[in-house]
Amino acid sequence: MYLIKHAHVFAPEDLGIMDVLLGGNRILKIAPELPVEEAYGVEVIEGKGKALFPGLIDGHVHILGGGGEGGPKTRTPEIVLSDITLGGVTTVVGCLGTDGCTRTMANLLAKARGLEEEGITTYVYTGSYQVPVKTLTGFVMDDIILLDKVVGTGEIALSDHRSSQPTKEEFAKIVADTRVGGILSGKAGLVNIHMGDGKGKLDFLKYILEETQISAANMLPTHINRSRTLMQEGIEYAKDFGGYIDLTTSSDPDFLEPEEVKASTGFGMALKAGVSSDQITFSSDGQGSLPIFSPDGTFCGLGVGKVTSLYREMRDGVLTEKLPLSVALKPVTINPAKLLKLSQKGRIEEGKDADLVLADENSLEIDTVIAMGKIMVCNGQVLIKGTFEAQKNHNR
Ligand code: FWO
Ligand code: ZN
Repeated sequence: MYLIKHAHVFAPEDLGIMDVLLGGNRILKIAPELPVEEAYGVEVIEGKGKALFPGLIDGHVHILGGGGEGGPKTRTPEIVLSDITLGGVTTVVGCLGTDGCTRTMANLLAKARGLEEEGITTYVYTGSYQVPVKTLTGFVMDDIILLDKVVGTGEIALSDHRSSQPTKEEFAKIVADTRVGGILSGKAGLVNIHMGDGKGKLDFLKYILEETQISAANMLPTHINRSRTLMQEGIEYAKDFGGYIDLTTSSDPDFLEPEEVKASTGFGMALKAGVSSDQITFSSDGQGSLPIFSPDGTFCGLGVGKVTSLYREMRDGVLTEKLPLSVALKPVTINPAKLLKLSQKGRIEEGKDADLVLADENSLEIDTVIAMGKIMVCNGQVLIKGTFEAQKNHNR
């Protein structure tokens, strides 16, 4: 059991200075003053001068690695636990990308289970860029209903030279099957949509919202900040259609696309344009490739996404965009939790999972990361390593 005392708690909303008692993998009690003697066998964590907020949720991580757009030698590396926890992230949704052939759903599920055994919470999307969707059971709806970790479909590529160039009807069927799979399983039924920098942009999503009864909450277009034009269209989509948009936080400075909008900047732009702070999520594209192609489609090189960029962009929302922490936290806590229907996640509230981050209140440097009631990072150092990370240290 842990008792975190005197921390400034952001649920994400600002709760002021509180004591928070954790027991097992749950948040047990939140109160202005919790006397230590009441809870025996408890370890006290001093939170004075620190902000305490929910563990981050990263809704788009290539946990197996991805890439390959420059040939086999450019297939990016598999993630390890501390790539995730050092960024204050305690829940990830794994996905496949361009390469839906050598990266498989069976492998994705096994990796997600491995990460969960190592201490964080994991889910996955079925499929990859491609249409028809490559599933485990043969059907999108069945994957979502029968496989506990499957919360939706993605990342389905649209408006990209690497997509299968699906028709809007093919895309609508994928969203419809995903929605019904979610309804019948009590899960999100969310389609994570990879937006490329092609012409079509969000047309197919608008078509679905205009022509069918499918809800905007079943679609999350990501990489909206990959260009200024798409950022602008994403803002209009959010305002005119009540749609949700996801901004990618990974951007390798060496491979930054000229047009790219930094996620925290894009968030500030959207808020100024009148988009509600409830409609925007961030995700890292961690371990995904960040390839650059010349206008004629020639591969020019690639970087690798980092999960820790999610925290950097949340922090820049405060330090650069001057947003209150209670707002800057929303795209990485309560907003993805709601869209992904993860009712136990995304808030500091009695009864919710004990996923929390303690950080310096001014610099927002991470101090402690707790996942399901276990301390994963302490004083900014990894405490619990992934299986083979531990071995690496022994061999040294
Ligand atoms: C984006 C993942 C892209 C993979 O357009 O979609 O390629 O399969 O690993 N990454 N293709 C990166 C931009 C948003 C910068 C992916 C990648
Ligand atoms: Zn993508």
